[in-house]
Amino acid sequence: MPITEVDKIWMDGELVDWRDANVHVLSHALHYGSGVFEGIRAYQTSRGAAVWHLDEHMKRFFRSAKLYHMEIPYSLEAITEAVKDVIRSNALNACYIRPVALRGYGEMGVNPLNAPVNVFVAVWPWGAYLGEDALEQGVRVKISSWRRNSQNSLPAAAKATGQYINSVLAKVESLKAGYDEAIMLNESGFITDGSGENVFIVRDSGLTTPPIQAGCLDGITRQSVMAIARDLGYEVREENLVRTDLYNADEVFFTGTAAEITPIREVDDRVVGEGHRGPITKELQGAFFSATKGETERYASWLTYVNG
Ligand code: PPE
Repeated sequence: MPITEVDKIWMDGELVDWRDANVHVLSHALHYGSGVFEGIRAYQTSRGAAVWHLDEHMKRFFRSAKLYHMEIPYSLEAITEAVKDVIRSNALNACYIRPVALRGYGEMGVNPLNAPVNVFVAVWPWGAYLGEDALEQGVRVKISSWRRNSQNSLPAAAKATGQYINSVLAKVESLKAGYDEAIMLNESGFITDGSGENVFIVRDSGLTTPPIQAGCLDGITRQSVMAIARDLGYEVREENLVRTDLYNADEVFFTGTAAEITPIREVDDRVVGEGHRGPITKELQGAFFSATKGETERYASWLTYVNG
């Protein structure tokens, strides 16, 4: 997806021009995948831009860094302020936010411990992740022949840049086969997640999503959707799923910061339910998007307003 350029990027404590936000070709992270990152969204509300679950994303960012023994040279509060600053300085009402901490220039060889840690926060307008029609029409997915990184090789508990090369394999395989997205199984054959989204099924008016132990990312949208669904009176289970559970579900959908709530209308060429967005998916989208706009008192604490 082409990037929509804006004016400024926060880099190591300063707001720099978009075109000057560069790293050296011998940065450690470029060679060994030694970076950690977040994906966050800010939504337009009647009180200006508001960041969705900023604190949760910041905590996960620092947990990812800890796993890789990476000391982020700024406090969580400082990066939180940086996120707000960079949105304000680009005068954006709604955007995607990408904080990254990476092992920078200065050392070669796998050992990252002596390489400096550079931090940046970029923002840009990003529309529907899986295409403009996807939120209404749903997407077609393929169960990937590539297995998800296993917990003892590249742990899903961290959002590390290097582990996404696994998602790249799955994503490209699915695109080349004519699908929109991939879902990966773990080594035991249970469903984990998409290349950049968690998965839910709806069956008999109850929701099920794979447990974190299956090897999926502990998605913040996943947590939000579980809370919203329970508040709407649905039973929500975290249980292992096999691929046929997806074929036989009444509804299937993805959740993610970028993907938001995207219906899945086909899995491996089997039509799911009625072959379009199901009623519970639609209801959850409605509740989710009202909350992101700051219209739901109950979820007011999930938003951080950029201006004040
Ligand atoms: N699983 C994976 C593998 C994943 O990358 C994401 C986020 C999720 C689940 C959902 O997590 P959360 O965003 O906390 O609800 N993927 C991010 C990056 C996507 C990209 O292409 O870049 C995102 O959605 O921001």
